Amino acid sequence: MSDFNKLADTVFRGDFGGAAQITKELIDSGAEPLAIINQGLIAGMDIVAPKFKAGEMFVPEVMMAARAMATGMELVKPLINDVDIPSKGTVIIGTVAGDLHDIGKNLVAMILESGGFKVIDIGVDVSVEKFVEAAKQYNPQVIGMSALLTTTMVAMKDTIDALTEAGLRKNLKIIVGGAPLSQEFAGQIGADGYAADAMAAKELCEKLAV
Ligand code: B1M
Repeated sequence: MSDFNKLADTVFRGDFGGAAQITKELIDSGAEPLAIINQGLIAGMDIVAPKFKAGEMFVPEVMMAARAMATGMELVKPLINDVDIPSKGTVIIGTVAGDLHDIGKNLVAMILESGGFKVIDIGVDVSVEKFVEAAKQYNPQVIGMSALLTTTMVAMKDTIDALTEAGLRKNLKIIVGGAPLSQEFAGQIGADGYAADAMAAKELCEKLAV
């Protein structure tokens, strides 16, 4: 097994220590930082993603794998310019106002990041104003909102309306997700898309962030 394959395997198994060690060894041996990212760290998450979709891996395992990938990324990132890191686009993600649930949102963020998006996570209980400010500041291709409570779903429409009123919708797609939501609800509030889970969110962003 090549060192890149070994690194991918440690990521897949959620082995943080192993991922850090092999990443350091690859850096010391002079391997290209982008090759470490693409052929090792992201390759590991590429094994995880379809298994999660197929129900062969579960949330805690996916989170461990994503953290192992992030551990390696932290070591490699200082060696390359941000502009050199291939990116499919910028996604801002947050849980809407009044809602503190973040496990699903964090999972979506990790899957998007491992899928090649630059993800700016603006946290939980995110006000309408904060979403608008973040859209102005980071100029993302996609804004993703998460809600787990039926009582906070309404904040999604308020946020979409505010982004529209601020004239920010031209080059911006809005996606929503969370257990109580549906495609129908997403359509009613004027979102560009709905994703039922983290993998679907990645596929949707790939379609929308062009
Ligand atoms: Co809360 N809670 N909770 N809770 N909690 C629910 C959501 C609830 C269904 C439990 C129940 O009654 N059966 C219920 C909501 C009822 C309703 O509105 N219909 C509920 C309630 C009522 C509450 C409180 C009001 C309880 C109280 O205090 N009386 C309170 C509210 C606090 C607040 O937010 N203001 C509360 C608090 C909490 C805890 C803090 C204890 C904790 C949250 C911890 C945390 O997130 N850091 C918690 C938890 C853990 C849950 C349950 C048990 C699990 C949620 C979870 O993390 N699931 C939940 C019951 C349940 O869902 N079975 C429940 C795992 C996660 C991976 O799945 O979040 O669905 P999920 O995310 C999925 C998809 O939905 C999707 O992809 C993810 C991965 O596949 N997805 C997106 C999510 N966001 C997306 C965004 C996208 C795309 C896809 O694009 C942007």
